[in-house]
Amino acid sequence: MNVHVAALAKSHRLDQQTTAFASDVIDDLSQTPKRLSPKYFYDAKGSELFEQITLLPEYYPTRTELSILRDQSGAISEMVPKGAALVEFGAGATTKVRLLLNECALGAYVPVDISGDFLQSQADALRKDFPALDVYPVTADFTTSFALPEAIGSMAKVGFFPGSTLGNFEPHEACAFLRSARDILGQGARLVIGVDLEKDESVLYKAYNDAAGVTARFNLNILNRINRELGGNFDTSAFTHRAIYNRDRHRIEMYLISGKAQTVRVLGHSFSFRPGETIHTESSYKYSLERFRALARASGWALLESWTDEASMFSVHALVASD
Ligand code: AVJ
Repeated sequence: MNVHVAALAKSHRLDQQTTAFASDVIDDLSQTPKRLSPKYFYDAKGSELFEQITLLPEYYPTRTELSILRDQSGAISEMVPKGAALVEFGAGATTKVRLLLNECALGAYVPVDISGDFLQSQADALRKDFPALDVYPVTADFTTSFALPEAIGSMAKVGFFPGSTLGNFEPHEACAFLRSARDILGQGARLVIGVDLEKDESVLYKAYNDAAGVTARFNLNILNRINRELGGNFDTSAFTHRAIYNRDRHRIEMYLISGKAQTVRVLGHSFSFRPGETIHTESSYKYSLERFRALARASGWALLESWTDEASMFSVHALVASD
């Protein structure tokens, strides 16, 4: 963080998380081309909009992954040692982990997420339904290193990273994340991970340009969040949503496009936009089974098994740390 943002954070009495948000927003809007990090989509409103996205007819990933977890829960549970601690990276709703809890004899569940309040309420609900399960929530940014609770020290570790969140990482970041997960979980650990697959471009296009416009609202909400939390003055009606599939880079790219020449202020900084100028807000990488396996191998993990749905829309993999 630069000295200027640190001083601003102090004078505006921003908490630590908001200061990190401020620093990233000011740095990212100062770049050419402008960008914002997709990890900031998920304030309360953004999380609610994402939940709506998962229910859209065009948005196949969530429902397909759930069907794989449901159909293969028996096979997946065979990859999870009895009494293991399951560490979920970026735990939001507990729908997916519940499918594993029903099948696996887990010793503990460790949801890790940056949003502490939501984490606690989800943990409480889970404790009610699984009274024998020890739940140890960790409030942390799972993309950085964090410490596991001491209570699970002696248990076997299984990481859980569903939702194709890996797709938000650039390939080198995905590799760094997988290596760091391996370091955090330790020797002999396993990882169950959900990865979205390459497919017909029109299917991908529609999943990120839904007819009801929910993805557009989700994308634009990041500007509202900047207005709310950082006192920005974005006019969201002067920006539009665009998502395209970049075939060469195997990724969906989401943008916010300025409809006119305009200047926006955020925490004393001015950002000028040309008509048609873009802010790149998200990349969502799509993998082939081969490319994902090569990535896993290069990041310190060996493949135990892969599962897909009948139409090969989505994949779930069980990996083991290789030494
Ligand atoms: C949560 C990152 C998996 O890339 O499909 C959904 C986010 N963005 N619609 C995805 C998202 C637009 C989602 N991930």
